[in-house]
Amino acid sequence: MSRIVTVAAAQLGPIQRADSRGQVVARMIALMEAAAAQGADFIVYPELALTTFFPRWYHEDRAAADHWFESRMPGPETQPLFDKAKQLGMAMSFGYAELTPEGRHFNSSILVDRSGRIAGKYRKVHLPGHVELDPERTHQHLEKRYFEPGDLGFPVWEFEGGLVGMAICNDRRWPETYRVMGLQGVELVVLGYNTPSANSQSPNETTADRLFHHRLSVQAGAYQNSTWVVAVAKAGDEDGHHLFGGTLIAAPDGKIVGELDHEEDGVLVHACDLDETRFGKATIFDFARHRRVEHYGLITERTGVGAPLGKPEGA
Ligand code: CDT
Repeated sequence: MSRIVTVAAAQLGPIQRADSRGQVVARMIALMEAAAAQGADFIVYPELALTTFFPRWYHEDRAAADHWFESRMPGPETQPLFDKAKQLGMAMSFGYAELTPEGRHFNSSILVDRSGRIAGKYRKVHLPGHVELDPERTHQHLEKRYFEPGDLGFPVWEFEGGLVGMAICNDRRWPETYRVMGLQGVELVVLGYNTPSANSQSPNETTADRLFHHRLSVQAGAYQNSTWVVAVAKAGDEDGHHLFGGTLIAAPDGKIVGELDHEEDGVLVHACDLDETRFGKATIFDFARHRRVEHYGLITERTGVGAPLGKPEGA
């Protein structure tokens, strides 16, 4: 028996500040056509897929950043993407900056089914960066200025015949992200990212180091929860700032089954057999048999590091 979802990880090359939504959507449609030609039935695009990674730009007046946000989904500029997906019978997921009717701002992603219906929404929980302009940094990372933390948790949806969840960029570095979905039986996690190739606070860190941490996080999340993970970059030189590539698909045993080796628009297609998740979930990561929640209290009681709990024996 097998349950195959043929996934296309649709990497976007750089999007410049001056590029219009229409230009980007045309590129996304071209990727979708390439994915369909390779037999994909689910295409996954990066975080904030419709624009440049704008949190690198400081606006003293936060409202001046609102033009980067979508107040309707689909809206007039994104409708052609939904139309093409429906025409091709392609499920999709992509990230965008969401401005709600109440005026709230989130870094969001959606699952869209083959009929063009939005089946699920996720709002990024782990927002990296800072709130105020930091002149010490070579580049700003102002996600904490422009977004509020997601308020929807980490839901998993019945989608494409399996159990599918979403995460966004920095979320992939946190084991809690995957475990909360793992506890819902997740079989496929899709996530997009925009990751600067340099760490402005750690000049000795190389791009290779940063790609290592990316792979380490995604592979660990996949293995420890016995799930497929599809991680999709926006890559290359955006507005004079470089984002690394490394778009990849990790199997439920943690191994990478494919990775793009460039920083341009391109698709990585893989037939993911969701039944490959079963072995790990029934053996070493059979949570019901092996987890010991009585010892995990600190994970939700503490946010930051506190005093050690160890005492001398007999005390
Ligand atoms: N977009 C995003 O979340 N990027 C972060 C960069 C961290 S450096 C402030 C990431 O974790 O890849």
